[in-house]
Amino acid sequence: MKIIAADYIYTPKGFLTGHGVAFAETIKEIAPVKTLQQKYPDAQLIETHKDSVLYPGFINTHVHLEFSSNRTTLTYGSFIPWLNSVIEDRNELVKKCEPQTMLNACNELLRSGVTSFGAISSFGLELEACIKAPQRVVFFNELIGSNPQTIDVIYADFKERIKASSMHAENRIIPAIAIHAPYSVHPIALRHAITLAKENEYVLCAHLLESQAERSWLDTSDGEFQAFFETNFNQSAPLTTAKEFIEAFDGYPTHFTHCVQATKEELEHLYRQGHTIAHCPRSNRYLGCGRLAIENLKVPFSVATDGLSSNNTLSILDELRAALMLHHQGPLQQLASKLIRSVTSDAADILKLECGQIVPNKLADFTVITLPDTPKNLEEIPLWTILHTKEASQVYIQGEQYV
Ligand code: MCF
Ligand code: FE
Repeated sequence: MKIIAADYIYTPKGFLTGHGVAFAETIKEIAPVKTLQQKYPDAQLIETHKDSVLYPGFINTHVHLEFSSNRTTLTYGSFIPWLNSVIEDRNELVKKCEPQTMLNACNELLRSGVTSFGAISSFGLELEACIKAPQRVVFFNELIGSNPQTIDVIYADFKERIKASSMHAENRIIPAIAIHAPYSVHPIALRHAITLAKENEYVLCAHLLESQAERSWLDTSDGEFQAFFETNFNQSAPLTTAKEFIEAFDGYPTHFTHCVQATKEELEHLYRQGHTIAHCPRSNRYLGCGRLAIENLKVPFSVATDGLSSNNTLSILDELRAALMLHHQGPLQQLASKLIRSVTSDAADILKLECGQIVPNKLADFTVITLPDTPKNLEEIPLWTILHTKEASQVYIQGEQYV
């Protein structure tokens, strides 16, 4: 048993002061430090710096590790030029992306306080790095392909990758399914994959209505995607509408990424079906996709980094700072609190993980953030956390210290 003491502890009931947390692999008890020491006299006491805040470990629900070698190769600024550059440079980038490159990416996530993440895997190449990384990984095997001639082979490979990711529970790998997007997955394969997710209770995610180009293509078979599909796939119309695609997920809560171009009605439908959104503010900005209006959003959301294919860092703290600046309207402190919740308890609910809250029986995943000075008001701690923190000062996963 260990006891960690911090000046401030983030709990569902607000910030506690003068308290500690007793834990092994899971959280046993939260109480004044003296009380815990009397109750658990053999426990090791872990102290933290003055003005430290104990948070549940942060959770990044959406990242692509296989593109971690990208720095200055892919075209940013507009979605279709970016997609063309992915098609052109993908093989080179993936070849350059060695297991160590992906492990370094996991380490960047860890130093920013991320103890669990959702990895969208196009090829299964990051499995080795995810096994070695200390974090809990929801391993989203991606299904992508719209050509009926090749879809059987693609689907068989997809199932093989799911199988491979199912054999590493001891390394905290949780198999899951990612549908790439409405424009890139054949409707029949889509139905098979959703059925497979339901049968095995896999967490399910899909990119959805990210760009204006996707909106025009799905609605009216035109816009920038028209030339893209004509040139690359000899295809003149989409295989599904946005409505058909979204309704295929009815009855099975799914984690949709982006949704920047979703209509009010579509967002209402997502809300009623219990779906959630991964909000990637920097990715949306860098790919010219616009801003998700989170101030009016009823659908629960997480803030996530996406991959280095559409970002400059994988630090969740950088992402939270970007979110704070991008969503410039509304009360600042309330937004900061909401953003912290979006990478802790809300993200844990989304990925169906037993962590994300400092309450008894949850997994002992913690991120310690040290503020530069004493906060004047407890309610402002989330804001000071986001504004002042470059790296976590300590990180624990299932009771073990990794930073
Ligand atoms: O989320 C971003 C932008 N939207 C779509 N896809 C990706 C993103 N980052 C990486 N991707 C991957 C995706 O998983 O790029 C490929 C897919 O394998 C794009 S389609 C050639
Ligand atoms: Fe993505």
